[in-house]
Parts: sequence; C-alpha cells; structure tokens
Amino acid sequence: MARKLLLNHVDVPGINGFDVYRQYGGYRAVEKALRTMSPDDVVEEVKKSGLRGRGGAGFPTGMKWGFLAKPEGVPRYLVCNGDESEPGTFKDRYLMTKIPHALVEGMIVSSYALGANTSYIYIRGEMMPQIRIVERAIAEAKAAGFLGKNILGTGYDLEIYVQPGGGAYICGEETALLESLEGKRGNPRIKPPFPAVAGLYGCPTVVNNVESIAATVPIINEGGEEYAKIGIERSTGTKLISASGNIVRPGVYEIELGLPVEEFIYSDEYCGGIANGKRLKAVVAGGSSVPILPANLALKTAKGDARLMTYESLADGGFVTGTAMGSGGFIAFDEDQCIVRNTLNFTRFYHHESCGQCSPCREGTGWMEKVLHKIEYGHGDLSDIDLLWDIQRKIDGNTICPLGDASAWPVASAIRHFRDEFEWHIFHPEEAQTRNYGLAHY
Ligand code: L3W
Ligand code: SF4
Repeated sequence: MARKLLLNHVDVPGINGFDVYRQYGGYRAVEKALRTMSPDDVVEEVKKSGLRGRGGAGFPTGMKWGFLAKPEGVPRYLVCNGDESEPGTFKDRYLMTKIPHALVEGMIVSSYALGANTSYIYIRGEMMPQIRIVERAIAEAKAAGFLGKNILGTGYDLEIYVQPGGGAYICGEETALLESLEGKRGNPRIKPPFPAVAGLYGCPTVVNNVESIAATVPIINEGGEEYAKIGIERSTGTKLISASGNIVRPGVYEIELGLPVEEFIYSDEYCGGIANGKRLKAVVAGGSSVPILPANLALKTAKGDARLMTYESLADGGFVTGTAMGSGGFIAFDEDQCIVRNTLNFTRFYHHESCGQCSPCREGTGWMEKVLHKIEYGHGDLSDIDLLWDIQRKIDGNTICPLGDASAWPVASAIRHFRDEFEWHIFHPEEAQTRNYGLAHY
C-alpha cells in the first residue's frame, strides 16, 4: 500500500469539519511552525523537501518562495490557485471538497513563511460547493483562533479571503489570475516581472496551486528531509492524480512519485486496467496541455526503461517520445478512441479559451480547429496535415502565456505518433463521415 500524506484520512466521516480534522492531528503544523520555527526555517524545510509546484509547471516551491522580494513597508501576498479547469484534472476540487482544512492549514503555514498577512484562495467560479466548503473551513479555523489577530498568541496576524474565479480557463494562468483578482479581465501579463517581484496590486506575491499549499502541512509535520525520502530523484513526495478516460476505476489517487505508469494503469489499487477488456492505445499524462503518447511509449521510455510517474520520466524526449506530468490529469485512451476526434476536442477547447491577446494563439487555435474539423469529417486532403503541422509550429514558443504552447503540443504529438489515423480520414472520406467516433470521457 502506497504511503499517503494528503488523503490518509480522506474517508473519515466528518473530516471536512474542524473538530474531526483536529482530532486526526490537524493544525499541528501551524502550532509547530508559528511556535517553534521562524518564517525562514519554514522556507528552508520546504526547500529541503524538494516539493515542486503541483499546478502544472513543476517549479521548485522553495525556490519560488526564495525569489519573493521583501521591500520595506510593502505588503506581500500569498495567492492560492484553485482555478482548476484543465480538461481531465479534478484533484484540487476533490481535495477542497474532502479535506478543506488541509488547504486552510497549508495556507496559514505558507503565509507565515512568506510574511503575508492577507492571503487569497481563488477558486474556479463554477465550483460553488467548494467555495462554500472552503469558506466554512476558514470561518471554523478563525473561530478556533488559527486565523485573525495574534494567532495562538504568537503575534502573527492573518486573514484569508476566498475569491470566486472569473469563469475562464485562462484565469488559472497565474498573472491572469492576479488581473482577475484585481477586478480586471483575466488577461495574462508579460513575464518578467514575475509575481514574486510584482504580483497582486504590484506587490511581491507567491502564487501556488491548492495541492502544493496542502503539501506544506506534512512537510512541516514530518520535516523536509523525511518528505524528500519519498519519491525518486527530483520528483519527491506524493502527487494527486486525476485518472479518467477508458479505465476501470476513474478517480483521484495519491501516488508516491516514481510509480511505474504500467502499475498505475493496471493495478487494482489505482486505475484497475482498461475498461471492457480493451487494449490501451494512448495516454495523456498531464491534462490536455501535454503531448499524447502511444501506449508503447507511455509504458516504456525510448530507451526501453519502465516509464515512471515523475516529472523527468514522463517528459523524457519532449513531444517526440515523452509527455508531461503537468497537473496530474491522467487520461487513458482505449483502442476504439479516434485520436483525430480527441485532438479536435482539445483544440476546440483552446480556441474557445484563448484570451485573444496574441495573434499566433488567437488565430492559430481557430485555424487548427477548422483544419482538424475538416479532416475529422472526411473533407481533408494530405496537404492539410502539413498545414496543421505548420500552424502548431508557429504557435509553439511564440505567445505570452503557456496556453499557446499547450494548444500546439497535442496537435504536434498526434501528427507525430498517429499520422496514419489522419491519413485514414483523408483516404476514407465516406467512412470518416459516417463512423461512430470514439471520444473519451474525461
Ligand atoms: C520568479 C523567476 N519566479 C519561474 C515561477 C513562475 C510560476 C512558476 C512556474 O504554467 C503550466 C503550463 C500549463 N523568478 C521565475 C519564477 N517562476 N521563473 O515559477 O512558471 P511557468 O511559467 O513555468 O508555469 P506557469 O505559468 O504556472 C503552468 C501546465 O502547467 N498545465 C497546467 C494546467 C492547468 C492547471 C489546472 O487546471 N489546475 O494547472 C498542464 O500541463 O500548460 O505550462 O509561478 O512565476 N525567474
Ligand atoms: Fe492569451 Fe493565448 Fe496569448 Fe495566452 S497565448 S496570452 S491565452 S492569446
């Protein structure tokens, strides 16, 4: 049985309330940090833990905290990114629903480490139940003296506010989120300056994912070195994975990083294998924003080693022979899935969600959608595949924020690994028009 640090008490009745959470050791990390550690000690433990951002980029959390500018007399902010909207990703929603106090406790520990006295949790606007659950957890923590003025008599003051999201996927990009939090349209800003220098209201700000913030609780309780013993190499600790697609047991799983992909898919502890006795065709390991990998490369690296659930192993070789861990949205496709259809579905999403600031993304996502639609419905010709390839290349790396890149990678990898399926649609137009197409649920 894998070790669990975040979901260990998830099935305990009443764990979403303060009293039961406290009975199971809740808020020990706050007591330990505020009473026995300096803010720099907390930062140091997080650095030692090797924790990497759980929202998609995998950037070392302790290093990001170390970048926070500290000009005299200027407030600093911690902003939690709970705008979970990545297709195939639902682990933050699960965490906030089941154990909201883990997030609130992590917010207190992290805010203390950063010297923030006002912090925000920005939750996707559609997640109204989670917004209410987290607000209730904040109120309970405050009533128990863990928030507000002079917390636990230590002289540290903190208020946490919940802000419902603006209703767009792009508001999950950290600088768009800050714009939205300031009451503006959620358009990404050009970086640098990074939020650590000029973030919310122009002040130094750290933006961390829900799961990253919750992970600081076991790190403080157990110590950074203990946390770093879990996992493998630069992928330390545990990770929540949202598993969906054609698997027997979809759901949210906490894995120890380093677990072989094959074990994750076929073990009864996790996905339980491919549904209806079908064969695995392809995997997207990090939501829709990463390359699509064919089954052989999803299970083994190009060198023939077991592919592991780590930031390095999944990304090995970029879109040629790798995918990415991303935020942990793991989608499995069975042999009946149409890769062209699924790629069109992803691309339609990016076209719809593009904020429109940069031409390659604004125009390119729509153009890719049109070409994919043409191919998918049996009206394409071979030059359309080259056109598609050309468009994605011109988007990748040429936009303000990662949404542009994210729209390009599934298209590039689909053509790279499944060109025969694109050609099939072109050479069998009548069948392409009438076939009952496979589209995975995620
Ligand atoms: C100060 C420097 N700070 C980097 C900070 C930066 C940010 C973090 C990572 O995109 C990805 C995206 C999605 N001084 C710094 C610095 N930082 N250098 O480090 O930065 P970055 O730009 O690599 O990542 P990002 O903009 O946060 C996130 C991918 O994740 N993704 C996720 C999608 C959706 C969800 C969701 O629904 N929950 O996460 C999936 O793969 O495509 O590439 O904080 O400021 N010198
Ligand atoms: Fe907006 Fe797309 Fe440019 Fe990002 S890449 S800023 S979503 S137009």
